[in-house]
Amino acid sequence: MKPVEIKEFGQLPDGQMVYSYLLKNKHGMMVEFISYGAVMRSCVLPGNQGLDVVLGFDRLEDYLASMNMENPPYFGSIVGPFAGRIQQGVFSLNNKVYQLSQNHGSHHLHGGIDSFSRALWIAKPQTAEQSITLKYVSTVGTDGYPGEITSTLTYSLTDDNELKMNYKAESTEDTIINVTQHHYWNLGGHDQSVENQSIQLNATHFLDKNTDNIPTGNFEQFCEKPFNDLTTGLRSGLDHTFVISDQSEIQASLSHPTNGWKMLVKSNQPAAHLFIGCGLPENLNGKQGVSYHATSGVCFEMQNFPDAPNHEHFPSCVLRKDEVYENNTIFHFVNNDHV
Ligand code: G6D
Repeated sequence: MKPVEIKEFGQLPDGQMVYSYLLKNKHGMMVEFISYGAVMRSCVLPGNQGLDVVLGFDRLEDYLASMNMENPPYFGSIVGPFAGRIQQGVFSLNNKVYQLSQNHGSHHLHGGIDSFSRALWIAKPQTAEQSITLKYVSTVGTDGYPGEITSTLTYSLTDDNELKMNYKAESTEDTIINVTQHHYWNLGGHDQSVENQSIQLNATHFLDKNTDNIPTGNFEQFCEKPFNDLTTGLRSGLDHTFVISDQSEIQASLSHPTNGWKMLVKSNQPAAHLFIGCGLPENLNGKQGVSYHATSGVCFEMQNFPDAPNHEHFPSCVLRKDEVYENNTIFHFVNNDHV
């Protein structure tokens, strides 16, 4: 196995260096990460087209600027401690009421101001296989979360064109957790539109939500059986949490109509939050000078339910101090022309 390629990517305002890590497999698939936000910056599929299927930026400055926007895109980052919204940033745990940072109107979104997406993760490259392990420790009380939360994230690339994400967290106190990845995918390339790509979900219901995007607690049925193509009607302004019907099969897929590429998503998480960039800042200048737009990419944020602490009938998001939380998600790329 070739060792992981490591390069300096840029310096943070406080002088700390951000590094990039490039994984390659035997088919020429290449995936690059940077230690700021544990961001996946590029994912190039095998074949001579050099198809880069995720949105991102070429410079650290652009990632920093994007995270300071009113509605950050969180391009490629790890989102936490709690992905999604928490109403008014308030939740109760062990008969105590906690107030998290209110970084999205009056609500808490994607881990708040000092989100995992803004953190400098420390990497430990492994050469046993094409993988990197990144660590980050968020101190007690960051954004109002109880407990010192230690995150360990391993991305590995297999010779079957699978990108595996294993995320683990432990906390020194009972806390809440719901971590996911925020990759924007486009199987035609990051410079195209996903409008003609089909989405299938192992789901029949999604979470009803109010005008603030906060779950009401009700489930809304959108099709009779799982794996129906997501209709265009539901896709415009897609920002919905789909309730996974069955953990045994794949949970979601994205397929390109002509180039043969299909991405299969398998995860141990109870939901898939899908987001097609409604509300993203207009004309974000991305990699290679590409100007991104509302349908440049689609996110498959495999996670628990948003606002879970405030809905008893949602799956628990509590991480007890003697437990380990895990999010295991695999993105498997298949194409009959590239086996
Ligand atoms: C918006 O509501 C959406 C989120 O789901 C998304 O993650 C974010 O933009 C980037 O807040």
